Amino acid sequence: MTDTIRFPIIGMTCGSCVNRITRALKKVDGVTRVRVDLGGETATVTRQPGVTNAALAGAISRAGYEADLSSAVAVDDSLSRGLLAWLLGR
Ligand code: 9UX
Repeated sequence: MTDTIRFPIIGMTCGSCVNRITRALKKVDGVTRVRVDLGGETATVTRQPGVTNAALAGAISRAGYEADLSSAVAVDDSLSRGLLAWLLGR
């Protein structure tokens, strides 16, 4: 079972930042979905068990940005999961 969190990112000011952060997060083993919101200055990450907040923060730091994982909030991804199940005809 995956879980989804959303947290602030400091230092992204253009669309290329969004792409760099998205790629960095997707490279983390066990991350299954990434959405980076430039205007909202947040990242939303879906991950498998075992992907730590520290691993996410480290990936962002190495890409040259700062993530505030202490402000992470849980996002309910049961809606999209339900839609996927429906689309698959379950
Ligand atoms: Mo855009 Mo982001 O020129 O670090 S890539 S500001």
